[in-house]
Amino acid sequence: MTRGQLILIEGLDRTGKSTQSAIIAGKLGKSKLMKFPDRTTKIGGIINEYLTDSSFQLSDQSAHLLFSANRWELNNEIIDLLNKGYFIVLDRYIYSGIAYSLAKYEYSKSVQNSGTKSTAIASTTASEQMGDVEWLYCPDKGLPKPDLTMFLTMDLEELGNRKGWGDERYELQEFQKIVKSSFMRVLHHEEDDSVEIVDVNGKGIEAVTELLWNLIQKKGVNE
Ligand code: T5A
Ligand code: NA
Repeated sequence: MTRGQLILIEGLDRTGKSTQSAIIAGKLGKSKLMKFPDRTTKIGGIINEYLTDSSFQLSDQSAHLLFSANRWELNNEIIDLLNKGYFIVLDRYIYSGIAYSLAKYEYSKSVQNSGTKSTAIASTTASEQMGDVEWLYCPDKGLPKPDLTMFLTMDLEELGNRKGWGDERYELQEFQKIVKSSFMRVLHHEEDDSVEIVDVNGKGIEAVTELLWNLIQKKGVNE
């Protein structure tokens, strides 16, 4: 049996990742949809508390390691399904882990410099590890690499109008701006052509699906 394939949908908060991941998984046939963070596991429960309760304290390093540990909780299942020939559609994965942590470092620095009182996004003092891309990559080393990554991006003004925006810890426009540039840095770190940037500005759900589906076909992923 041929090995299945990992298709990753990444992007900024509320750009439509979950909506598109579900549609794409449905179109692919023998497939499994997996979402990160997976809030249903033991570690996922702590992550959920962290994201939804701004008074819940964790050091930036701990939060980073928990997001990675959450991926390792599901690693065996991913490998097993790939060996069984499944397409796995991932709703966020490693790149989110690195990009958000890097963004927290940049955010802490800007807060430090401006003298503004910090919010719940990141610690007030930027810790050295959070700015060190190699350190950030380390805990995810060994997880299966996606065959195709599609990164959904859009203007931050439009993002703020999306339903539910602002409910969770990282949903602050000022912060998403930094997240966007961190993602670009992290994705450009990949030297192959497995990464595609998809601009979803002003596009409805169906139009975005069409863009993604064309990319999947272009890569020959679903053959
Ligand atoms: N995080 C995550 C880390 O810091 N480190 C990590 O390692 C990982 C994995 C939660 C947070 O965790 C951080 C990143 C996040 O800040 P999450 O649970 O994936 O991660 O949370 P969100 O990304 O915020 O997930 P959302 O569900 O909010 O956003 P989605 O999935 O991008 O958007 P979706 O599909 O739910 O759509 C949002 C709304 O927009 C509408 C939908 O109907 C919905 O109402 N919509 C559209 N509207 C107009 N046009 C379109 N084309 C639309 N597509 C969807
Ligand atoms: Na989502």
